[in-house]
Amino acid sequence: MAWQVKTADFVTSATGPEGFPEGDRPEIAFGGRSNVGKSSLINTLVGRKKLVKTSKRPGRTQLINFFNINDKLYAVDLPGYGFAKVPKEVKDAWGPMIEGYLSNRPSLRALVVVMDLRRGVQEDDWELIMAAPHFGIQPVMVFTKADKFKKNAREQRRRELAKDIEANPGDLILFSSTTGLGRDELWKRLLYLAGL
Ligand SMILES: Nc1nc2c(ncn2[C@@H]2O[C@H](COP(=O)(O)OP(=O)(O)OP(=O)(O)O)[C@@H](O)[C@H]2O)c(=O)[nH]1
Ligand SMILES: [Mg+2]
Repeated sequence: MAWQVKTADFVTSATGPEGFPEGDRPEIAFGGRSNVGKSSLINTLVGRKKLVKTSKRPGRTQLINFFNINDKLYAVDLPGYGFAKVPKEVKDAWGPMIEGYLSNRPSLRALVVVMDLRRGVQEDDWELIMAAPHFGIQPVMVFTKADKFKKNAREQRRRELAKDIEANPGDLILFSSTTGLGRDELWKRLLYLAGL
């Protein structure tokens, strides 16, 4: 079941711990490559078209953005990685910024790694998935833009990707911000991890 989202509001943007809001509620972060659809996914989850700014141009989100949902949960939109055309200083800042976040957030319950179902798990995605447990954080693998596939092809792709990374097909969540596919399944997983 999806959560009944009554309120969803932008709280603050930050680049480091001094700018983070008090960690007084469970928190879920969303990471992934630039342009993969992280911001769209958050909008779809909360059912607000424009809560988070989305863009056709990669590298739109360059700060750590906090959103308050129902006063019970923080959703955090992380800046994307892996986009070649981002200026070097932005690229170099990414690692320390993400590490500063992951290692300073005891209230963080899950890291959703958002990937494109067509592209699958890229090397930098895998690094993030593997890093999460070192920070005591559960990674959740979500493959978005699943609307680009027909149902059979989609399920075939799920099995293929699961095999590649030696995971159970059921551990991979297929998602679409266009059709809402996977929304309820992802909510269920996130609320469980958040203890809500
Ligand atoms: N077809 C389809 N397009 C999508 C989906 N999700 C996002 N998009 C499109 O992909 C582009 C990027 O979406 P964003 O949500 O801004 O991506 P992002 O990962 O937040 O990007 P950065 O902030 O630049 O890292 C936009 O043009 C979206 O409309 C989806 O599920 N299906
Ligand atoms: Mg974004």
